[in-house]
Formats: sequence, structure tokens, C-alpha cells
Amino acid sequence: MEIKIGWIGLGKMGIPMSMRLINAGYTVTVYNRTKGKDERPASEGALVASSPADLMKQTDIIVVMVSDDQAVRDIFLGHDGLLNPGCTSGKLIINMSTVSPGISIEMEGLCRQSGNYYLDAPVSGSVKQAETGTLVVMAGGDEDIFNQAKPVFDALSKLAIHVGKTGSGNTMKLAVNLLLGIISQGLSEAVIFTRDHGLQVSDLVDVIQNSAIGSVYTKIKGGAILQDNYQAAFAIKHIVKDLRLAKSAGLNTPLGMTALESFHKAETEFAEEDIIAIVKALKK
Ligand code: NA7
Repeated sequence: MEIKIGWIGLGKMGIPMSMRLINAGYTVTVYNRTKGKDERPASEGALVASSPADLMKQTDIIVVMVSDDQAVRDIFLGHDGLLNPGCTSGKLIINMSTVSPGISIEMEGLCRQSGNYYLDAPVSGSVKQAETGTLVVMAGGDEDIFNQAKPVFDALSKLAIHVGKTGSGNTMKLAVNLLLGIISQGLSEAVIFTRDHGLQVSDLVDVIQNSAIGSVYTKIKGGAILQDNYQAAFAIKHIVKDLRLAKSAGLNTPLGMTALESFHKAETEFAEEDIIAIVKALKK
């Protein structure tokens, strides 16, 4: 039987990810709160549902890729939501949004009560990786269900791993983004220290890239600082959200807490700019 995919959330990540599934040959039905964002997937052959409830009826595996816990709550439990009373059963809902482990545990329980299945499966990677199907998926939930969803993950990612029970994918993602925040802050501090001593930042970037500390990330973000390009690949508002979620999940370590404070301060002015715009905020 052909598996029908439902896709909810057509933001910066959702559009290229849903289009990968269309191009992999799946029949995909999309829904987005704000109309108009469905035009690109629709032009590639996606069907359009009028509500999450409508999409749930028409499809077998439903992927959710929205901003935050509140968005997940609205999509699952809001008016015409996925889990409306009397919703159909036997469906698998995969939540790929970066959200709290707590909301995954809550939604998994509600899915189970209505005879449906739930996986949390956030991703590492940004728009470019979404377009090229090279994201990394970290999933929490029942392992057999993960194996059933694996072909979908394979169309979106270069690696999809099952990391534990419900909420574990979310916890793993928060750990990864904790490191991302700390590295971005550290690179920015090194840049400022170099500048303050009258040295060339381009030389710093060269030295880092040829030493053990260099990585694809320091190369991209070092390059962005040199070009003064702070267009968001991953916005400051998102790292603040994720560090807050980590704190709510018990994070209480010195660098993590400092990073949260630092990005939170930067958010007032640079919320929509890239995470590495922290270098501008630290200079103020
Ligand atoms: P974007 O580009 O900010 O897109 C967010 C999506 O979430 C977009 O489709 C929004 O719909 C949707 N959204 C946000 N709030 C709601 C509510 N309350 N109800 C329904 N839909 C909502 O985010 P990205 O694609 O960059 O990132 C997605 C996730 O991956 C996020 O968790 C990141 O941290 C990582 P809209 O178009 O505004 O109606």
C-alpha cells in the first residue's frame, strides 16, 4: 500500500524538507497556518489540506515542523487540530520541531490514548542541509515505530538515529544546540580579543582553520564575520529558545547559563540575525 505523507509547517525548514519527500516520490499533503506558503510544494504536486484534522484523515504518516511548544499545542489540540475528539486512529505523527522533551511526553500520551503513534525527531542542520537531504535526525520513542519511519528519515537526512524513549530526541537536540551556543560565543570572544589587540581577524580564522580547533562550523561562521554577513541561517531568537528549553530541562552548568544570558541580551537588538551576530552584541 502506498504511504501517504502529511506535512504540517511550511517555514524555512518545512518547505525544503516537504519538497524532498515529494521528489522522493511520496504523495504529500501539506498544511500551513498562514496560507500562501503552500504554493511552492503545491506547484511540485503536493495536495493542500484545509486543517490539521483534515490532513490527519487523508494521510498515514504526519510530519510536524513548527516553531515551538505553543505551535505544537495549537497544531495537536487547537481548533481542527490533529487530536480533535473523534480523530482517526492508527496514524504515526512525527514531530521534527525543536521543542521541549516535556511536550513530547505529553503529546505521545495523548496520541496513545487516541490509538495513534508519536515520535520526536528533531534535526541538526539548517536550510542548505534540508534542501540537500543531509540533515541529522535524532529520534525518541518506540524503536519499532522508528524503524517504520526510517524510509521517510532517509529521504531527509544523511543520518537518522534512535537515541532513546519519548523526549530523548528533544533532549539530544538541546545538548547539540547548547554546544552550538557555547562555540558561537567562544569564537566571537576570540575575534573581539584579536581585534582589540590590533591583529587581523582573517589571520585568526586562518590559524583556527589550520589547527585542531578548526571545524566546518568555525570556517562558515569565521567567514561570515569577515564578510559582515549576519543573515540568519539559525537566528538568535532560536538559540535563546533552545537554551531556555535546556534550562527548563535542568541545565545548570556555567557556560550554558552564561550563553543563555548573553544571547538573551543580544536578542533585544539582533533577534532575527544569525547566531554569530553575537559578535556584534558583545562589542556593544
Ligand atoms: P520558521 O521559518 O520560523 O517557521 C515556523 C513554522 O511554524 C511556520 O510554518 C509557522 O506557521 C509555524 N507556526 C508557528 N507558530 C504556530 C502556531 N501557533 N500554530 C501553527 N503553526 C505555527 O521556522 P523554521 O522552519 O526555521 O524552524 C522550524 C523548527 O526547526 C524550529 O523548531 C526550529 O528551532 C528548528 P506560519 O507560517 O507562521 O503561519
